Amino acid sequence: MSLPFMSAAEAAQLVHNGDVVGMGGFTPAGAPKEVPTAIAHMAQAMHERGEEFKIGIYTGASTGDSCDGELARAQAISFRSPYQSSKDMRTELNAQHIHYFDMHLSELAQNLRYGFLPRPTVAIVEACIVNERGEIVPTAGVGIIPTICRLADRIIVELNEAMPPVMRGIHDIYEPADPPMRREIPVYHVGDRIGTDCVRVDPKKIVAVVRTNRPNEVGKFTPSDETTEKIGANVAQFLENEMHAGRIPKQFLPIQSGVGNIANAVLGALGENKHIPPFTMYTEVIQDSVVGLMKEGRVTFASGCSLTIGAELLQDIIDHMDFFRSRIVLRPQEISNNPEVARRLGLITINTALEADIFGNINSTHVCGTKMMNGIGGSGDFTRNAYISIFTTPSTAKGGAISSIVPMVSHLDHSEHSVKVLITEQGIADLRGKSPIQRAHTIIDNCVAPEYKEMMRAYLASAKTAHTPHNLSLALAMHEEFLRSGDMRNTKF
Ligand code: 0RQ
Repeated sequence: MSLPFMSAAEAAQLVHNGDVVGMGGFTPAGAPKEVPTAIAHMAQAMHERGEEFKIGIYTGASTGDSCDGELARAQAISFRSPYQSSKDMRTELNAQHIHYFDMHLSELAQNLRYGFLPRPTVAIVEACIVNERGEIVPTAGVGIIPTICRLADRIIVELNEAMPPVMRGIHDIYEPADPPMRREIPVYHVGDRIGTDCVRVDPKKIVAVVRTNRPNEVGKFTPSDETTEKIGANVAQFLENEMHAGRIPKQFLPIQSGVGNIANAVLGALGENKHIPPFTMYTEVIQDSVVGLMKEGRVTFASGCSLTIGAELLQDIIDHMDFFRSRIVLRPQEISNNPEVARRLGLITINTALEADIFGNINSTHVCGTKMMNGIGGSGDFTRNAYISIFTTPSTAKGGAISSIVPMVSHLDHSEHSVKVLITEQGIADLRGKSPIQRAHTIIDNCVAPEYKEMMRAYLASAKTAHTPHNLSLALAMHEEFLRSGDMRNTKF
């Protein structure tokens, strides 16, 4: 049997109106690019002819513009899960043109297997190797590849020549059994390999192989500024203190860190703090800063779901594969984000909040309670199961017009029960063992921006005394003020 090589436009024809498509890759490393764009063009042409074309889409996490952006602009999507970060996708789903369900990334694959969600009929995956035996070796991101390939009737492979076969061996592909047969995931150390180096599928299901040569669509980081550097230094200081106090073992614990500029700066600061010993990572996204820290010996091993790094850095890894293959493993998100493993390994988790409230509840997803930003991603998988869960955020957004700390979050993603520490550039609020009113004072004193401190105290003074003091008619007054005048500083309590 020879592989069915064809163009992206021909492969797109194999995807039909009403199909449910699972895409490989993760944030957006290793996500398919040319076939999704070709599907978008096909959809546009069909819409112009008055024909219907919409598909449901699952991904690992966010994809690049050639996938989420093109398909959203082509109005080709009926539903979408579990995470996105595309401006055009965001516009479409906030207009309710796309039904988006935001879910914990670790849960998606099992929910597909359990039949809780519509079954993917098509899988589109990027590979550095595909062969007649049905071996598919992913590239820089894994995501939900094993599950969508097993469940789908048709598999379309983008064979990306920019991702050479030497990447084989960096992945560890493992799907757990479903209850009641599931046992523990046998990852006892971050570097344990428990599966295979490729995804094995029935070769008859591979209906198209499209040759591509495209870099990952990973955005550039804005260089760290005073605020992100201060947040990073505060996180490093907190962890150093915990270690000296004997609450983190001397050999340290694996770090999970979210995605974005703040997360990158935090990792940089951890790397620079020489009181913190060389450490490992059990995380979902391996970002730019990790690679540098690995070369310096500050990070000794990183387990993740994707190499979300710029093209030059990825090339550096490819050129030095012998070095990196023994220090990096890429797993399906069901394993990289597995709650059972996170709890057992004792992860120190560091994620970014959109807003926090004075009681320690976190909103990671909704601007002013209504507009979806990206999704919860893996932050819930890790926060709830952490050894110590930390949330970071700049104390203000939009030039100070928004306080990231408010009396009551306008949407709840992580509750006070899961959030142990809140850190801004202003300082550190350790919430462990504190009652709601003690948490409120700790957060106001340590984390709130100076121009909002008195406002927050005035809110507390107006609140009804109870276990958790609130003034329900004013709890969201700062959000309402922002929507009215564009500046929370105008709020009167
Ligand atoms: O807006 O882009 O217009 O400047 O939100 O904020 O401070 O640059 O921070 O890039 O790290 O994103 C929570 C969205 C933070 C992200 C979130 C505005 C702000 C700016 C971005 P501009 P920053 P980041 C691992 C774990 C959920 C998933 C997760 C996220 C923009 O970290 O998606 O943690 N997390 N996954 O101005 C209105 C507020 C705001 C605000 C900031 N209170 N109200 N706008 N902004 N605070 C990754 C995965 O799971 C894949």
